[in-house]
Amino acid sequence: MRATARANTNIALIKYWGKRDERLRLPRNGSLSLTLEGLGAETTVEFGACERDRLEIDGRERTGRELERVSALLDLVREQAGLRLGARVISTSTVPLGAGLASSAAGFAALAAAAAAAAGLELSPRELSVLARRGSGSAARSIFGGLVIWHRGSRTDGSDSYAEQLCTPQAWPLAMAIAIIDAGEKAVGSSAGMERACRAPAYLHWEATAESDLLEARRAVAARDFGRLGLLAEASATKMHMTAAAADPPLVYWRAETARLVSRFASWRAEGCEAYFTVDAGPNVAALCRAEQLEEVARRLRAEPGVLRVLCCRAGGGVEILERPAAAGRPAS
Ligand code: 2P0
Repeated sequence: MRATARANTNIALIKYWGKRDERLRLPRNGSLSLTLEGLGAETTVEFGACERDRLEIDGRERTGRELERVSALLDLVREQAGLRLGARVISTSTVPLGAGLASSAAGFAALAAAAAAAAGLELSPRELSVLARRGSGSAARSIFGGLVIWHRGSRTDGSDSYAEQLCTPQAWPLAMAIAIIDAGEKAVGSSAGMERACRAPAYLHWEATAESDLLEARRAVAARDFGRLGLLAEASATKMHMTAAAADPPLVYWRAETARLVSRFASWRAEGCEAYFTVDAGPNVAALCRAEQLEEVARRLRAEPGVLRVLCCRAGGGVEILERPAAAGRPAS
């Protein structure tokens, strides 16, 4: 009962920021992201390989909170499949070392797909997205490639809070250059950060505008209006960081270099280099651009002070099953 899956990470253009249900990982607003080629995780799950669940990530055995979170997702799969077996989970990151981009989105998307396949569950991509969401919210989006929307949903059981693809990488060849300013672990992770930010008065503004920003971004994608999508992404990231900075105690993810970089984009655009920034719960800056301008954007980012390295990624595909149990009767794809 063994299967292997690979998933790419994604970066949100309209951010997921705040949960309305912690246990089910239900978001307070929908979000929209770009899946990135080559930055992700490859995960093998084998049920019955050990009595209790075991987890290895990048060659190191993991216990404690990391293992608990993985076991909780495996429990959902075991429940659906009527299994009682422990599992051996081996995961490797396809993110370059020292990039500071450890991604729970790719990790939990690959885990959900590998675990479901290993258990013989036949899940639709939508069901897989709901399952991955239980591991990490943003993982719901990494099931799909290209531009992806994750619906907020309104049901209390979370069955309508899933992601779906809006646009394939081929239909709109977008890309991202990610400027690494700090490759270390952040002091306050995004789960804790969004929880703290939700209690800030500034969060009211976020809540009042996030769904309408998403709707507008969706329209911009349908119209292939790159400039509109880019400006909405910049606004979403800025508003998200405002709520964090207004929290008690304040949570400032930006560094001086972050602010400096972000301030460069408008003048680059005026010079014909059309890139738009976004910043996740950390100091690094991602530049959204058209694929044909990726090298130019990366060159400009590399020339800025404080940029340690730049990762270049085109829009990537969704989760792939690399190996499934022979009993499933299908060839590996
Ligand atoms: C996003 N982030 O939309 C937002 C923007 C970070 C900033 O999704 O608590 O690791 O596991 O559901 O998915 C990162 O949060 O959070 C994230 P949990 P997750 O990409």
